[in-house]
Amino acid sequence: MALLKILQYPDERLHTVAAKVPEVTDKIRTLVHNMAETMYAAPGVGLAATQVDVHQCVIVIDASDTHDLLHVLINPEITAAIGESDCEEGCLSVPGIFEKIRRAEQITVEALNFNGDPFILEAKGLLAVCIQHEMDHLIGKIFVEYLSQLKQTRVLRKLKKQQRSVM
Ligand code: K1U
Ligand code: ZN
Repeated sequence: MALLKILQYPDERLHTVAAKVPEVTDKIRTLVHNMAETMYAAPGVGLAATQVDVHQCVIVIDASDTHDLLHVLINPEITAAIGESDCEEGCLSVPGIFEKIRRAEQITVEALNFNGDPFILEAKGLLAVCIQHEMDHLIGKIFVEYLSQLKQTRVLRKLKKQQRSVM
């Protein structure tokens, strides 16, 4: 297994739209292993392949308190969404920035699992938020892009300042 490099906003590659996975091969399963290792090490509760510069529809999520409930979603599609709620979000590609974002409260997702078998997942709470956040990555959208222009400018300024201080 290997730790992968996570792209940092405003890297343009984060805006790439991911392609559907035509078949769940051993190469995809190796990517999943490496993404999970990278997510747990960060630490984070989710990771989209886009963030590690692989532009295929693959997501890993573990939103459990015990960090032992890994969800692998390949080619995920939201088939139902109920309600709305505001939840504080973070992103491993936008370190140190946490903002409230409005998302669907409960969702139904259809995807392929690690073995390439289709499954349906009903999600609410942090899991639902995280799935929506990671699916946005797959279409090249970063959570800060839901904020006003003024807030986005402030975020960019803060990130640049952070980056200068680690150089
Ligand atoms: O970068 C990412 O896409 C992962 C992101 C997922 C996420 C978290 C919270 C709300 C929406 C989406 C993170 O994991 S950021 C790190 C973080 O929030 C966290 C880290 C450790 C424990 C708990 C949260
Ligand atoms: Zn993110």
